Amino acid sequence: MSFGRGAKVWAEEKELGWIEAEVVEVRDKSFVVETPQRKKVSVSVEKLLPRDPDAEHGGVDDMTKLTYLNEPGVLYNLARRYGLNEIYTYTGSILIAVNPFKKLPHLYNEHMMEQYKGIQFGELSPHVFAVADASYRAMMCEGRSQSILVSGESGAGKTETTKLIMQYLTYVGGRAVFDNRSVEQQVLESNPLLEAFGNARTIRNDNSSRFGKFVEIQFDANGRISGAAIRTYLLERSRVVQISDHERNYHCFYQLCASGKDAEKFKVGHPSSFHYLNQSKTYELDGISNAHEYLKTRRAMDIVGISLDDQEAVFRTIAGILHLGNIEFSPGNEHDSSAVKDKVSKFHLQMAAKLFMCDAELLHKTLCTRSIQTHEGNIVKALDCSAAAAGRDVLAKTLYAQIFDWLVDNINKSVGQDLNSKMQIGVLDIYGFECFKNNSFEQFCINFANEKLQQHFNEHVFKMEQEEYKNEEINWSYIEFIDNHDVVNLIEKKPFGIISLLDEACMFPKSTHETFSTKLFQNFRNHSRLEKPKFSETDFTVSHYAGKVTYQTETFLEKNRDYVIVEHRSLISSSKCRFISGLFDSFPEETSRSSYKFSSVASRFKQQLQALMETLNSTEPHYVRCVKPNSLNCPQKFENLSVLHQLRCGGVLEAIRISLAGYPSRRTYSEFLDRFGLLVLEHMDGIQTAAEEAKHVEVSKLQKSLELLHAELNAAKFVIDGECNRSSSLLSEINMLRKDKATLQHNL
Ligand code: AOV
Ligand code: MG
Repeated sequence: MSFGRGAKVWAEEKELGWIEAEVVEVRDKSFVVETPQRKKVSVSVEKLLPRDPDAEHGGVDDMTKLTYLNEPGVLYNLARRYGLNEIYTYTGSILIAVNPFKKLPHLYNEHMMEQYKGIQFGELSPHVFAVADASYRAMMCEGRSQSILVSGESGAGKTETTKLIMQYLTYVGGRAVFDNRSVEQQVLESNPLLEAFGNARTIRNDNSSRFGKFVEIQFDANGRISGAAIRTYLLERSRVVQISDHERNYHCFYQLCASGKDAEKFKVGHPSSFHYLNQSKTYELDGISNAHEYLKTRRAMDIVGISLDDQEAVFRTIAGILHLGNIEFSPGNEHDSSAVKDKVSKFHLQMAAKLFMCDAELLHKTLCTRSIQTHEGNIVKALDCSAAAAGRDVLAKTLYAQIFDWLVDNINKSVGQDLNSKMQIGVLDIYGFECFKNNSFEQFCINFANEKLQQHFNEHVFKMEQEEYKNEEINWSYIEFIDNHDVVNLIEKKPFGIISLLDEACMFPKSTHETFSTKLFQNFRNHSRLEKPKFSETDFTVSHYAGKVTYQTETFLEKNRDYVIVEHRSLISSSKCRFISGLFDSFPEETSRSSYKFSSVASRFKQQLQALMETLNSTEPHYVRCVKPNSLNCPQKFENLSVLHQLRCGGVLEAIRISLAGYPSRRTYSEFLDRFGLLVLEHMDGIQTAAEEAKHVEVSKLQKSLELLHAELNAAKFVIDGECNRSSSLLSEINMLRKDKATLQHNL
């Protein structure tokens, strides 16, 4: 593109991404542009893009309305709107939501929900309620299940958006009678409950989801909510026993510590007195009272139908886990053995046993020894201090993960599924893409899930659109887009994807993370998405759709193995508390310690994601892309570069390009004629005859299929009649037999 003097342009710039400017001088191979601050810079043509001089101050509510639909246009449109608290913007049918990082109550009240009810998409300002409403109406009109996929990086606002969608769906599909235990109320209250046990503070987000969640809300033929099912994905287990600076463990621990009477009952003091909580000195969250949150969690438990006894058992076990974590070990009398360290540790051991309602001596034995099967029978082997501490942590993690699953099962049982429902709306909220200083197995799984979701987005938005044009035989030059199937393959393809290689390593007792990494680099020497970082032999870097992430493999093998240690199972099943003794029932048993068989966490996660993709593929998807405006999590700060990065890798810019390059609005021929026929009245006769003819063809086609249906109906009727005859003759036979029986009995 060429620009003359006075042309309004965007100029690429390092710190802001793009800046507003005007061409003041045209040179041979470059231009001199002037910024509004009267600064003059020389730039080459590739770094300039046209700018709409009349861009409205408030921006446009749909990106496809921009005169110049380019990267800076989109970026500044979002920024402008964000400045006015207009956090939602459409790009065609995709909703972009920029996290406001402040409460906007006027946006989400009942009046707002009422306004969006049944409204044509695009008629009112962009809103998450409009997306929820569009999916509800599509479901009612087409009788087809829908899904709403919320994505974005960590802290972008996925969970909040999901809750708003659920709030809207329960509003339109609710029974309008206030009942604390109604299905819709239970569905809504599952959120604070799962957040208490599955969310935690990370350096990216004070309330970061550490599990993935797909909530399916089921509706009856009248569009009323008739049931729901919550599926969850891979809770981050390591957090229970290990946390980094400035992060926190799961919220429920701090809530319990602040719970007053319950805390006293379970001898739980300040979080700083527990090893599982004091590894990071962050105990409080801005603007949140742990005590108040505890009450909210208990209330949510009430509403979803968890009995008081079970609630008590859940928190007793949580307290037990905290005491368990405080048990320290010192070298025992024998070589390489361990003993509970001191009086304090002994107290915590007693407390943990008491809270788990099991024998303290058995807990002690479970922590410090293992029994090994040999040809001569079982022998008891002592564990050294570090093995004992590691075993203690495994017990804590497994218990916690089982409590979480128990809660999900209970919510599902209590809400109840409507197995007859043919119409559902699924809302997906998973953990966002993560890249920390240290990234381990958890980040690997989280980012893999995000890749799968991105692939689904690509396939739908891009490939489906192109298919549509191909089917309609519209001339279409293919638009290039960022395709991520190669990363997905790198991770999940059998038999040589990263997950397969990891599973293989886990199956051989001699493998270490070093042998795993070596194998990885041997297999993917020249893969464009996998690199070996310079300063490590065992780390690996994956170029994800959202950026590069370097993973530390040290704990990969151990975290990928999924089993319950036999001794832990015996200990827990010996508990006198029904809740605790049942916790490990569903868990895979540790196979014999020398066996190579094992259950793989990553493979199971992969299967779950596959099943999720299949569900999603059978529904009509709607997308919400959440954007995080700044890394400080504060309101009214819009960091261009970070937003640009999110828009680029989230495929938003490509989605805009494709919708503009194609045909964003679709009408049937007759609708088109009705609307635009006026413009060519002189041709209308001919056109109308053609349209009439087309209509005739359609009508006769319809008639034919109606006739076919009639024939099928008659055939079915015939069969049913036959069956009716048979069953009535059977009935009379039965009656005869009954009579015979009665006579016989009488005679006897
Ligand atoms: P996430 O789900 O995308 O991150 P959240 O939904 O937890 O992010 O949002 C992070 C924080 O942003 C929330 O705790 C709110 O303070 C604020 N926020 C988000 N959306 C809104 C909104 N619409 N109105 C007001 N505040 C909002 V993660 O779970 O970390 O990927 O794993
Ligand atoms: Mg979240």
